[in-house]
Amino acid sequence: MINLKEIKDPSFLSDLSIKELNELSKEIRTFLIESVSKTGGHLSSNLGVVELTIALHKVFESPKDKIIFDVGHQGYTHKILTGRAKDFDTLRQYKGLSGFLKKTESVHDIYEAGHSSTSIAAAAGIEFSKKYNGNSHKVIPIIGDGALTGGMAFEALNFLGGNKDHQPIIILNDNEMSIGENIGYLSRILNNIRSKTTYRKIKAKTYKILPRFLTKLTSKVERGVKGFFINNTLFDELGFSYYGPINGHDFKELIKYLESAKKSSKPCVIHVLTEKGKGYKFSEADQSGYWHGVSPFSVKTGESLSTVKDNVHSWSKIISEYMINYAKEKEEFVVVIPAMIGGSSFLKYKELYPDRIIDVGIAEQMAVTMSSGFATSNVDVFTPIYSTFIQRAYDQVNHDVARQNLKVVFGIDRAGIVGADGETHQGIYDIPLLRHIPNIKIAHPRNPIEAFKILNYAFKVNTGPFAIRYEKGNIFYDFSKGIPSSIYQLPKWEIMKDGEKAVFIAFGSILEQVKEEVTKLNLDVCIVDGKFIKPLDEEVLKYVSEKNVPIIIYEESTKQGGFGSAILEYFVNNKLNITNITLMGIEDQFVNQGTKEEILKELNLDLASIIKTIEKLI
Ligand SMILES: Cc1ncc(C[n+]2csc(CCOP(=O)(O)OP(=O)(O)O)c2C)c(N)n1
Repeated sequence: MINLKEIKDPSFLSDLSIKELNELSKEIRTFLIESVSKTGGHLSSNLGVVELTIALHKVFESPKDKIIFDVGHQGYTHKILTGRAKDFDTLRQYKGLSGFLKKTESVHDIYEAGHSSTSIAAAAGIEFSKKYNGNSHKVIPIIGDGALTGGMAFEALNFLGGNKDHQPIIILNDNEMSIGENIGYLSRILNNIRSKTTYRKIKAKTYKILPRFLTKLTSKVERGVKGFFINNTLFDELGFSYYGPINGHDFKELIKYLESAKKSSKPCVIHVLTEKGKGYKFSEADQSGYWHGVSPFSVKTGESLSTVKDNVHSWSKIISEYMINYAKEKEEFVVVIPAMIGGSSFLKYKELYPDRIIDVGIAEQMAVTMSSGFATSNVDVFTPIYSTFIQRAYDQVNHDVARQNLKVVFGIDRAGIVGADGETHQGIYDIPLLRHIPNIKIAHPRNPIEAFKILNYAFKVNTGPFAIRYEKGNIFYDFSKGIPSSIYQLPKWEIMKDGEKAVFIAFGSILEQVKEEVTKLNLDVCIVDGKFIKPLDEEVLKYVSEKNVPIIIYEESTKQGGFGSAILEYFVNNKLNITNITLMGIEDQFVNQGTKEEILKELNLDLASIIKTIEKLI
């Protein structure tokens, strides 16, 4: 038995036999299940690539050879083999081991990600840099069948195919799933290739029963059969040597094909079949994607250890319930969603309206432009995209939707601090990204009723592009009360509590907490719900500026070009009399992982910091 916590680097793998490699895989799986059950994390993607990652580190010499994991959420075995098993109890925790690859953690993490479909393009750059740095290393991007649905992956394949001087070895990790079900014609092509593997199984059996001279003959026939069945895949046509599909849990097969690819003089694709969630009965049976990313759970029962109180729901659920209601009301309504049906809580909607939800895969740009097509055809459309992923579709929102003033309602999910996923996933850039785009309105409700009123306005009154932001995290709402369908929230702010010593302007769920604390402490502060980030409420701004008292503007988002900037621009442009303004928001930095509470505290954006700031100013 190998003590995983004593592994320093992957060099020990070269001495291990197939039997020992299999034992190591078993040990790693047990470790991953135990460990992720305590910290939470991307379980099933990691259980699927244990053998593949070991084989890669056995055949290639990291970090000289460049192993690049697409997204990076499946890098746990890589972390173990590169000396980080001892840190797994801090996985995804504040100041702990990242859930993705991180250059500061290891020299073996040569490229970082978090967003999908970047690995082949990055590999192209690393491959082409050899011309300048004289390196002779191999470049090996590992991309999942889900990540392959992202446009950038195709752009990179298109660029690299047939290139004689450059030989990246692309590993297609095909587990037939994205987070949940994979979609599109590409996944059908892969299915088709998979179904043709039957000849391999026949081959294996034939080899066992035939005498040697006949085996040789069969092998000749088999080459013909292979040519007939497996060649001319999409990848051959794109100019790659295609190997596979091979069994991603069989070391002999993995090592054999990786060694051949190492010698190839053409760029190649090795198509590896893996089982997502392998080795844990609950994750093996998962179809919906529940085990893709999990919170702490009981290993024995598979049950989550988080307890949710009655009538407490995720914000995503609040919004998706509204959409179920709206779909009931309006026939000409669809949801267009890029690969996050589970994450954005649209599984129930999909069950009720399977024909009125379109998953386009990991293709945010496509989702936005397709939505513009629906809007052009007078079909109402809701397009939920995580704040961090809308970064991918800036031009589509600007050029395809807003410029044509089309009625697309964007759901900016996970807006604000997201916690354990860290730097790559924080929802803190969408405000500056969207707010300068003409025609668009941006809102952020502080509670579910406000959200429903805002959505009624967005769908039933407003005629142009609209973005509603909502947070990661839970909120109380009793659905037995129904969802109001006719009260609108016009683009106006609300003075939640008036006061004369200072003004506090913010949006989102923090407002209720601030109001409660300020009332408790008897502070004479005016609290404004700036629920519309765009357009600003000029009337309220004039009113509060006339108070001639300090104004605090708070946003759980980057300060640069944000809500506070917008208000400052307004004050300056209108020469309003303001004595003293304090902007509370995120400085010019990326924000690391941790719980939301830990991060807000570190950034001086938690409730205590707000109250301290107010008290200092009044
Ligand atoms: C641009 C972008 N959109 C969405 C996501 C969310 N996401 C993370 S992993 C994943 C599925 C990846 O599927 P696949 O590549 O097949 O890897 P697997 O987890 O199945 O091994 C998705 C949609 C993301 N990381 N980046």
